[in-house]
Amino acid sequence: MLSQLSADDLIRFETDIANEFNAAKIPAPVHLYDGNEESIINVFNKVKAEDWVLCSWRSHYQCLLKGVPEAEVKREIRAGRSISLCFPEYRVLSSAIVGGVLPIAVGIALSIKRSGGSNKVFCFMGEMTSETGIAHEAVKYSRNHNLPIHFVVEDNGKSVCTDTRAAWAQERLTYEESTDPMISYYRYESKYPHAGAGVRVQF
Ligand SMILES: Cc1ncc(C[n+]2csc(CCOP(=O)(O)OP(=O)(O)O)c2C)c(N)n1
Repeated sequence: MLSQLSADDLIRFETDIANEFNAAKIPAPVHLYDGNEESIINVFNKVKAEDWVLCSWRSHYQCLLKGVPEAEVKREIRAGRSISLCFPEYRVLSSAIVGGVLPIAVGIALSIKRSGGSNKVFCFMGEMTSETGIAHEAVKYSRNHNLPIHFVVEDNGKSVCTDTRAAWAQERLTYEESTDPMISYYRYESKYPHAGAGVRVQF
């Protein structure tokens, strides 16, 4: 059973984590979401319990929406594992390496196809990740082999502090407003910095 959390529930969770982080109660980096609640809930309307969800360093919302209980997500974050949350029993996996989960997502989708499964993989990435070679290979391979995978590009315009469009001298990104059924794209603006919660310095 997938969670029925609302946008307000997600914001409340992330606000709690931000406060704990700023109070130095979390001994490791956190990457917080803000401003994408409706968009990500929209994506999760298509995600089933048997599907796999693959994420980056920013994955609190995906874990909650995939059905991991809030207390379990909080316990892992407090233990310093926010940056690479993995709950295989809930079929949600993350990596803090840019592009790190993409080949894993493609491999899971290939294995589902080979074993005749009916579930699929949802693979989240930031817009800078989506411009990397590894993303282009993952999308091309998945499309050409007709794999049961859906890529979600979340565009906050930035790669840490770098403007992604300026970095590539490209006004319109590769998957921007994509109508490809294999790809969802949405734009959002966050009130949080790339990492941390805006008060306590870390990294
Ligand atoms: C291989 C690798 N290189 C560099 C980094 C440092 N790094 C972490 S997040 C990030 C930016 C990624 O931007 P984007 O894909 O747009 O994701 P966002 O954090 O904005 O959601 C970078 C360069 C890393 N984690 N892994």
